[in-house]
Amino acid sequence: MRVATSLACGLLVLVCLARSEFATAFHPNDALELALKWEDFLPSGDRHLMYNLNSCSGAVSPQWGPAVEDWDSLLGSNFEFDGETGCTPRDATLQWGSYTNCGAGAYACTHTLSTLATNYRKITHADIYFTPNYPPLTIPWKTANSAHEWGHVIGLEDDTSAQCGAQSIMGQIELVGDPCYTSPNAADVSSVQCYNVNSDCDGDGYNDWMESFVGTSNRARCQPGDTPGDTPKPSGGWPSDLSANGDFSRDRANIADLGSFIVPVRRIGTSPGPTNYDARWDLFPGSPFGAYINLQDMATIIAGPTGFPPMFNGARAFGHANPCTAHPLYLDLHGYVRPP
Ligand SMILES: [Ca+2]
Ligand SMILES: [Ca+2]
Ligand SMILES: [Ca+2]
Ligand SMILES: [Zn+2]
Repeated sequence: MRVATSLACGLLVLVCLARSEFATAFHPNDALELALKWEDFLPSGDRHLMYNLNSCSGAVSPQWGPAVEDWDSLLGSNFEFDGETGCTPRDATLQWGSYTNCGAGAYACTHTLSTLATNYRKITHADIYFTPNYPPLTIPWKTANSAHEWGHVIGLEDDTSAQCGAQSIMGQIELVGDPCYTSPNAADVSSVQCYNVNSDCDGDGYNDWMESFVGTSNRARCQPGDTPGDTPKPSGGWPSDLSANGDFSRDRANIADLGSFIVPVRRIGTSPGPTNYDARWDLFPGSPFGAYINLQDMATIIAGPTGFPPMFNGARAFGHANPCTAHPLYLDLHGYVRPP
């Protein structure tokens, strides 16, 4: 069983953005950046996560436990976090650490251990490390930082903007003034609820694994940040929207998206290797036979669950009179935008 470590960086403005990754050979079941989820919170799970406030690493900070319990009370009965002080590792451990754990200058960081499941990575353990940078923070910022790290434990990624601009507990510390948030806001809470329970949280018809494979966000659906005049690029949110610039096809699935399999670069008939293959067009990941990108990938836009996505209430997306709209609020906050 493969075990991977991922590192979600602490509240450190624009410095600690790297995640530790694991090397992989190309294989459809081995995509990077799969959603990280606790089995406990899937429909079959017991909805409980145990954490320990590790008193063996030093005196426990009074902000750690309350920050976790804020999440607990806001998330409702489907998410229960139960804590204890002591040295016995539980599902998640909050503890003192060093810059070796988190990178130079970080306030804190979260490491998650995970194994590969069908369309996500199953978190088996999480460690939050608070570094020597943490104690000098003001009490509100300590609370915010602790809540931020717990957000990583339950699957949220950093928003790399400063906290107030990010409008999320997953934003970054600003060294002047008080935090805008010391606990999760409504959008943070809906993110966690949707993300942990649903495999197509954004409703674009593609499950987490498919989105991970093609490189789109599993928490965004309409084209984020596209403006007229952008160079042609596929949507970073909706896999079917391969031609996402220009009024004719942005936020729509239509003939331009199908045409993008042929021009300006011929993707059809290609497989990984020194070709025009790009996983972004491999909408039905891989292929049981022949080239990875084939007619099945084009059909994925038109037919099957991906052709009739929840965001159109199950109607056919291809040629739909309306564009993709009503971007759910929570999805704007924590999804990443595919680089242009
Ligand atoms: Ca998506
Ligand atoms: Ca399109
Ligand atoms: Ca394919
Ligand atoms: Zn972070």
